[in-house]
Amino acid sequence: MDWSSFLFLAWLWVWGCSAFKDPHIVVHDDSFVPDAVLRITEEDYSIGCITRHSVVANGSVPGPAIRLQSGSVVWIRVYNDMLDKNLTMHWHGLTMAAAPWADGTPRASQFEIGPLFFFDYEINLIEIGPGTYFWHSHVDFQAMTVFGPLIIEQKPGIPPPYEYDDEKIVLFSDLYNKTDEEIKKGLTQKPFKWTGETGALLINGRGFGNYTHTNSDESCSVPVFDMEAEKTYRFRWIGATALSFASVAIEEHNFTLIEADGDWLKEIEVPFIQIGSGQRYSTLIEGLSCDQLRAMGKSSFYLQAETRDRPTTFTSYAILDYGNSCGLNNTKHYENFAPPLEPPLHLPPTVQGWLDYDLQNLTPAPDFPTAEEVTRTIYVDIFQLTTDKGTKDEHVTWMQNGVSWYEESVRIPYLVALYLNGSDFLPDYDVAIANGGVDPVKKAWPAKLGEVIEIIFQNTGSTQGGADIHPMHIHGKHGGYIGSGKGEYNRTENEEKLKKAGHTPVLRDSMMLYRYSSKEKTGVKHSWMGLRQRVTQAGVYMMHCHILNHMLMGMQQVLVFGDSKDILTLPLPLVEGYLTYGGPVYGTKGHPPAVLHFFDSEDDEPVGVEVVTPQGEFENPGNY
Ligand SMILES: *[C@@H]1O[C@H](CO)[C@@H](O)[C@H](O)[C@H]1NC(C)=O
Ligand SMILES: *[C@@H]1O[C@H](CO)[C@@H](O)[C@H](O)[C@H]1NC(C)=O
Ligand SMILES: *[C@@H]1O[C@H](CO)[C@@H](O)[C@H](O)[C@H]1NC(C)=O
Ligand SMILES: *[C@@H]1O[C@H](CO)[C@@H](O)[C@H](O)[C@H]1NC(C)=O
Ligand SMILES: *[C@@H]1O[C@H](CO)[C@@H](O)[C@H](O)[C@H]1NC(C)=O
Ligand SMILES: *[C@@H]1O[C@H](CO)[C@@H](O)[C@H](O)[C@H]1NC(C)=O
Ligand SMILES: *[C@@H]1O[C@H](CO)[C@@H](O)[C@H](O)[C@H]1NC(C)=O
Ligand SMILES: *[C@@H]1O[C@H](CO)[C@@H](O)[C@H](O)[C@H]1NC(C)=O
Ligand SMILES: [Cu+2]
Repeated sequence: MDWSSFLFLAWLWVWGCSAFKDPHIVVHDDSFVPDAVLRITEEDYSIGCITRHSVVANGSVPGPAIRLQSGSVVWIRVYNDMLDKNLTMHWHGLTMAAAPWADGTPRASQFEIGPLFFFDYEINLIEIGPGTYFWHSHVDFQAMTVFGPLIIEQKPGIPPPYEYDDEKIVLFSDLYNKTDEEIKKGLTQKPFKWTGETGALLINGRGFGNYTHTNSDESCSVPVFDMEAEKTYRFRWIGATALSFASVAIEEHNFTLIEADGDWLKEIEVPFIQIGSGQRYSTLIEGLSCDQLRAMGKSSFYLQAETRDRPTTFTSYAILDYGNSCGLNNTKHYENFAPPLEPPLHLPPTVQGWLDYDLQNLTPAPDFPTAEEVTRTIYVDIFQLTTDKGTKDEHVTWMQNGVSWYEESVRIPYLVALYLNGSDFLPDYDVAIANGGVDPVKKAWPAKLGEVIEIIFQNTGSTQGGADIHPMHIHGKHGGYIGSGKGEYNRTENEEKLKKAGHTPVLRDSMMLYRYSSKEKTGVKHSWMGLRQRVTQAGVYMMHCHILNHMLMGMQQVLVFGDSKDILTLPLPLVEGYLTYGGPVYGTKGHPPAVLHFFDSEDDEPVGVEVVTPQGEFENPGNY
């Protein structure tokens, strides 16, 4: 049987028994209405009290919050309104089950959206429960400024397991006054030039930067969250930082953790949280009572956030303000709210392995693999290699088992290449097995469907004798998080710890690889972090450090799950539009895209949902 008839039969088999219409191509002409739209431009944008030339979404940082409903299939149209830059959009934390073209990873799942093109992302939320996510560009350093909250709402009529009166979003991001181009050039050129430390830890795009202030608009201010006494709030915390790992607490308010990375947790009381790039949490926060406010004689409280594990510590603030909700006659003027002269809170130093063995999902993952079920352990040695130190040729890269990956590592996205040339482009499984899991020629990490893999990230001392932290993010299915620790992973010891915890560990998509000191002997195994996963979801996914600087230094991995018959489930004519840069699926002015609909349901009911974008949320991030 030849290749295409095989594909066609496989496709018939897959789709014959589904509840969806067969995938088909639809021309998205003027009658097509996406559920949400994002427009990406380049602007001189005022942020952190300076003006920076930035790539921004819908003219703001953060971009608008997109709220979608669990159980639906939606389309998000992303316009690249830039003249000379590429773009993709990633839906951070969504598992993207069988939505092969929609993960938004450049040169992995798709060609970039070229200048003045737009791309329609089909997002399948049928199996995705309510939770906190975010969207961000995946190209170059754009994610420092191109991001926004992505909130998956519960289906109507299903009450959430935790009750709350209102919610707030607290989104952290970083700021450099260098342009994206300078940053990327510095990190990839010879000689290497480090970006430097973050110039601000912004909260909902607001705050005072560490650069000479030239602007004093609304973004150059302490964000204020309006509170009412005795109300319960859900705070959704989003780590959209480029670099920073933050410790956060609020004066006189404790946190009840109820969600991590999109899944409900069994509630757990904590006085502070730690949040790394890519991670999300929800906490319940009880509004104080009028009696308490009266007794304290104050009605506003600082939220304090501090960076960790960097040479300098940046501290930033927001304010929880009860106004005069108890007739306290606190006459407030937002513009008068200033950062405190002295930090009001003493946040602890990094707690390595914070809550690693305490967090548990409200509904334990039914198929969390046990140690006995693991069929392959992939040790990913993370090593920072410096060559020609101190010379004009100095070069610094992050390697995973000796392999670095950059957007420029391949010319054609893996998924496209697979469709174009079939198995020629699959990473060689046997070569990979013999080489610690990675095919060094294809620069990809294959796994077969049915394998139960355990991935252990092993932090090792760098050429320079250093150790760093890495918030690792896995695309696709969430990982079963088995914890982290000092030194080398010892399964026997860790199984004891897991057993002692007495519950099923959590699922996560973003996990911290900690460090226990900033120095480590070259090559010595310093710390580890691990996850397990049953490989069930064929496709091309990425796994990478979410520190953007590290990504640009090669700290990215391409995972290829399944073989060609698992991955290439569609006949060529249906996917042809995706196989060229600027091909027919990429729309331009006057040229509507011809797009593959993967998930239209049998009935022609509109499956899209309302996208709620509260007006004026950037005028007052307290209501955001
Ligand atoms: C982004 O801006 C466009 C118009 O420029 C608007 O149609 C769209 O609704 C905005 N997106 C969101 C999610 O608010
Ligand atoms: C945009 O992406 C295309 C296709 O991958 C590539 O050929 C081109 O060089 C990229 N352009 C820029 C400015 O990066
Ligand atoms: C960035 O800020 C630093 C410190 O304020 C300053 O020395 C430098 O000139 C600034 N760079 C740019 C590009 O504005
Ligand atoms: C927060 O929790 C700590 C420890 O459980 C407790 O001592 C403290 O009183 C609590 N603070 C508030 C404001 O509830
Ligand atoms: C702020 O910038 C100054 C120099 O411009 C630097 O000395 C200081 O360490 C920076 N602060 C932080 C917290 O990065
Ligand atoms: C608050 O102000 C109102 C109006 O100015 C006044 O009637 C009331 O007595 C004040 N309450 C307190 C507690 O001071
Ligand atoms: C596919 O393979 C053929 C023959 O090996 C080669 O000429 C062609 O360049 C390949 N196509 C791509 C896109 O790499
Ligand atoms: C792992 O830990 C167990 C129990 O502490 C110990 O007996 C064993 O020697 C350790 N294995 C390695 C390779 O260090
Ligand atoms: Cu990293």
